[in-house]
Amino acid sequence: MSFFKKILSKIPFLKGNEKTESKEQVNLVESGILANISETDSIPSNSLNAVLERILIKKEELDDLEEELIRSDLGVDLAMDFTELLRKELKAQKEIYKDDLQDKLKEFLLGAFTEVKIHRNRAQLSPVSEKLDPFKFSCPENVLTVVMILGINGVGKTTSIAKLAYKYRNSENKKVLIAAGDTFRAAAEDQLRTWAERTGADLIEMPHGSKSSAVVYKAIEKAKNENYDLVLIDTAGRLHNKKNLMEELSKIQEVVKKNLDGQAYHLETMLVLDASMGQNSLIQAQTFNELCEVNSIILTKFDGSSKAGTVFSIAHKLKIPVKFLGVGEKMEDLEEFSPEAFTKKYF
Ligand SMILES: Nc1nc2c(ncn2[C@@H]2O[C@H](COP(=O)(O)OP(=O)(O)OP(=O)(O)O)[C@@H](O)[C@H]2O)c(=O)[nH]1
Ligand SMILES: [Mg+2]
Repeated sequence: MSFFKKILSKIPFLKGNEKTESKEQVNLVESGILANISETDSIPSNSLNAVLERILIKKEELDDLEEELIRSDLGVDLAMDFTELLRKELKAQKEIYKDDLQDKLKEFLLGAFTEVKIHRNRAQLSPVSEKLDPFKFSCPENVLTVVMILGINGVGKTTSIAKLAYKYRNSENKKVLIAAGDTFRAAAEDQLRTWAERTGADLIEMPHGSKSSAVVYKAIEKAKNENYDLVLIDTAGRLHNKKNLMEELSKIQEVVKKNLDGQAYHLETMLVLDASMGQNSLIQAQTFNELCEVNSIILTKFDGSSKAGTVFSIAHKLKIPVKFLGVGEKMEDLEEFSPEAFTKKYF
């Protein structure tokens, strides 16, 4: 059953209980028979469908819709803002039909991505940037691009670095350097060494327990001296506490900025989120964004069962774009994000 049918099937007025004023015939279908018909089964007569589709929504029934949307992975803010919009339309004497709901929600969710575009373009305040797509990652010629990969432990930071290294090293022929900035976890360097060998990227590492900022300093020096195009910085997912993590991340940023001062460079902080974590990802994005401004997101494990509705709430609330989707454990398993394709797949 599609996401939206599932939501509708849980709402009493759309299932056709006594609150509904529709005909008995409609109630029968709505209350269960229709729910049991699979997509390949034959569909009730056209005229009946037409009746079903023309059911008007009443103000009090929006509470049920809101409740179901909150329970879905779209989150509280988005659910409330959407139903508020519908309430305003009803107040303005507009009629809303059941069959329009899905399109309305789709449009609303796509609107969250448009908000990101407007917000990002305004923030960059450059006429050129108006043409830039904030959902696309670019690694321009003659500019050193430095990407700091953040995220809680186990979300897929190191694997995503391998995927980015593979993509830009092999498909785009870029000179890629990986900085093993996660000096906290004992096996982190070994894991990165294996990925660097497989992807053909170079690696800067220091003994376990060294300062991450020292690793990053070394990597930036090498990148400058040897004309690299892209530096990917792995960071630790777990530290003793938030204060330590904050200090470490801002020290890394400082080192990058200080050592590239006066030179054309682009620094991007990319947060890795696990699609299976639901609304918890919104909290992670909020927390990391407070620690150090997050510019973009990689959503991993999108090959699992989650449809990651939280991406919409992150766009709506934090205006942060997703740029890549991780769709498996192999280095080839990385897709570029498309707002339209993602929204289409969600329904
Ligand atoms: N199915 C699937 N698995 C993934 C994806 N990305 C990462 N993984 C798996 O998730 C697990 C954790 O990945 P890592 O890259 O080690 O995660 P990390 O964030 O670096 O973890 P720490 O360094 O311990 O904080 C591994 O088993 C990966 O193979 C993905 O897109 N799909
Ligand atoms: Mg790691």
